Amino acid sequence: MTPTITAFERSPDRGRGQARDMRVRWALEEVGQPYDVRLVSFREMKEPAHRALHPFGQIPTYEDGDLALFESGAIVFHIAERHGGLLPDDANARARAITWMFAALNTVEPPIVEREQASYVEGDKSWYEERLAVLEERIRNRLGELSRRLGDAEWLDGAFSAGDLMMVMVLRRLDGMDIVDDYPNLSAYVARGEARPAFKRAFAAQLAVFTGAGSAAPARARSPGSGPGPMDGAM
Ligand SMILES: N[C@@H](CCC(=O)N[C@@H](CS)C(=O)NCC(=O)O)C(=O)O
Repeated sequence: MTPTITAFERSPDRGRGQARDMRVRWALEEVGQPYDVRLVSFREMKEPAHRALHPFGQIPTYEDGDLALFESGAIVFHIAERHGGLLPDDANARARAITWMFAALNTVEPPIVEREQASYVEGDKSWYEERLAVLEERIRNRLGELSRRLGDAEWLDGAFSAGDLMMVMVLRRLDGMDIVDDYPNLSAYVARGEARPAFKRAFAAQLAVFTGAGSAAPARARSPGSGPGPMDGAM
């Protein structure tokens, strides 16, 4: 059965690989699993039909037969468990790769998202610049720690895994901020992830939704045809 994922009908980042369906697309491409895409507007995401799949009214979701999942981490984990190639066979190495998935989502991503949110909702406050400095310091602390752990290694723990996929995607959220560039091994790590053919196919497929261009990716996008939602930056 071909799984169906949901993605923004009109992504606030103009299809540049920040919306979290990119994580799922990349995982599916890594394991060679074709997938369908159902595009949803911001309005549709908040309607009962979508909330039945995703209680928080967001993307991505994943449907495969009787199974419906939400949360990009859970979806990528499910894909990695169902297919070879994203988690090592050795039990301990597998547990460590899963640990890196959690680290990406629970330890590295939160200060990055908090910084994004601050720019959306606190940008007009008198204390905004001070708060920004605090938030960026938190991000830099995490990146410094991650950089020290990665060292000269290619990936976080042996071969490329779902842990790297998630970490690269989280670090990519800092695109355009020049922060990752201050950690040359991390920017090289992100570039290695982006150079993977599966990443490129996923990126092209996500971008094609925005540009309306065809894609060589196996994904097949279907839109219910509703208009664009607010570009509220809720990435
Ligand atoms: N923790 C969730 C976050 C999902 C999320 O924030 N999705 C964004 C797109 S990347 C979204 O749907 N934003 C629209 C909204 O929240 O209304 C995950 O990893 O899947």
